[in-house]
Amino acid sequence: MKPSVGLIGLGLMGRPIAANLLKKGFSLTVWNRTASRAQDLVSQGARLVATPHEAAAASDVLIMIVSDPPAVEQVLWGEKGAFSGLRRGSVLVDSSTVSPELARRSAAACAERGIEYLDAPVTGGTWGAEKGELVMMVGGAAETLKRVEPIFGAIAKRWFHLGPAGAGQTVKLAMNLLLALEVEALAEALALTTAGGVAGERLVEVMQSSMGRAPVLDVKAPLLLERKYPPSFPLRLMHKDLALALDLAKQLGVSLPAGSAARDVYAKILNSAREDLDYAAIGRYWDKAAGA
Ligand code: NA7
Repeated sequence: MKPSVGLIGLGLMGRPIAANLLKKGFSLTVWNRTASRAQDLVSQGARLVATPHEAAAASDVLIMIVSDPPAVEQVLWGEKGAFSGLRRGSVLVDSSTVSPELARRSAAACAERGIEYLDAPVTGGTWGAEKGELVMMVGGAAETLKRVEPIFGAIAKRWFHLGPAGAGQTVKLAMNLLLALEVEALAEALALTTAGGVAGERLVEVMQSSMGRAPVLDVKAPLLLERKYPPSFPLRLMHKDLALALDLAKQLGVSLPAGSAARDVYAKILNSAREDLDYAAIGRYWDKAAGA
């Protein structure tokens, strides 16, 4: 029999993940701080409950995908939080991107109550979530991962077991550091090209035939060229991940000079933005510098 699944967090990522779980025939209980976001899912068969506690109590496997560490703490340990509802023998999967330290703390709290825990942040953006083709970075026990693989198969094309609790978050933060720098570097290179009197499209054309080609740049280059930035992976979340990566680096005594400079540029654009933007909006830094 299929395990009953709970999902907490119906944001840009959570909603398509939930839709894929329903499509694959899982019985799904959902909770979201803003309940109205669950409407479409309820019409597709999800059961909406009033508290994180109820979502946990109804589930063999509870997945969380909320914004940041304070959101995870609130959902788990706040009033009517999920932690108190989790049953012995159930599995908690945290797919939010948070610090490895919070992942280890959550894992330890779960272990004390006979609950299994995995950190399993994802990459692939809304595009990957909609297609059920996310990539998951997993920390925790191999046997726990085995238990949830049928569920992961409904939402992801691949998952990597990277070590004990926290290892998934460590790799996720390193991944997003890399992606943030790649897109920032593309925006810098475009600024240099256009300032030199050559259309940005020509740089992208050459890049597509070179070693510099990268799938993330394929996706973000058109946004930068058109200066349109609908959020697929929001700037506010990329900025949060850079801050988490830099915190981790500080704890570990690793210097990240380029990451640190990129964080400042992302922060500048984030602070001046009035709407929710994709992180490719880093390109606005040079529009402003050019007085555009
Ligand atoms: P979104 O679209 O910003 O969605 C964030 C979700 O987190 C959404 O369901 C929020 O509820 C929820 N949230 C945020 N703060 C809280 C608090 N304090 N309590 C409860 N729920 C909260 O993000 P994405 O879906 O793109 O990304 C989710 C994670 O995956 C994130 O860690 C990324 O870095 C990767 P709301 O609907 O606003 O009431």
